[in-house]
Amino acid sequence: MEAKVAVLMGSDSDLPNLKGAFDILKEFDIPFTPRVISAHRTPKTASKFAENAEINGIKVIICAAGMAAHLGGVIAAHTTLPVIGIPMPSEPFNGLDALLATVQMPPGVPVATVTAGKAGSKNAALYAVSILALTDSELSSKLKDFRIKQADKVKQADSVISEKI
Ligand code: RP5
Repeated sequence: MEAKVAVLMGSDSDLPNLKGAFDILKEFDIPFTPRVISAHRTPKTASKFAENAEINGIKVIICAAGMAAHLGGVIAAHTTLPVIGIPMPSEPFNGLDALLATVQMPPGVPVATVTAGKAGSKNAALYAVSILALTDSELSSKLKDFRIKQADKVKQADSVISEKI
């Protein structure tokens, strides 16, 4: 099946932080393509990928990058598809550098930025699901069910918390 979501990472060293994104996309049966594409090490591949993404059927592009983290911005510069940026944690600033680099896009070319690392990866995928659900009622129902199950887990934790303390 043709991929609807592309998950780009600046380096394969980002992979351990992206499991949550892949798990969510699998859970919602979203066909996706994972790629290692670097804005500075493989800049031509990055621009070419972004330029062709729409014609290749991609609806949302997720970009995970660390340090100077310009992958999201470079990809967004070459496409009007929605781009979601995930700042990757790394030494010595633990992702704050990547967060600022990703979120601080100058006006005109947005990158929707989620929190750094593993939590951000999960949220990036859920946000991609939300975008796709705008035109897919079955997916929208699945997303609503997901929220209900998530709330049920909190209610369950609430019901037993006093026994644990
Ligand atoms: C970024 O530089 C990557 O996204 C990664 O987070 C960071 C370090 O890359 P490696 O030196 O581990 O390949 O481009």
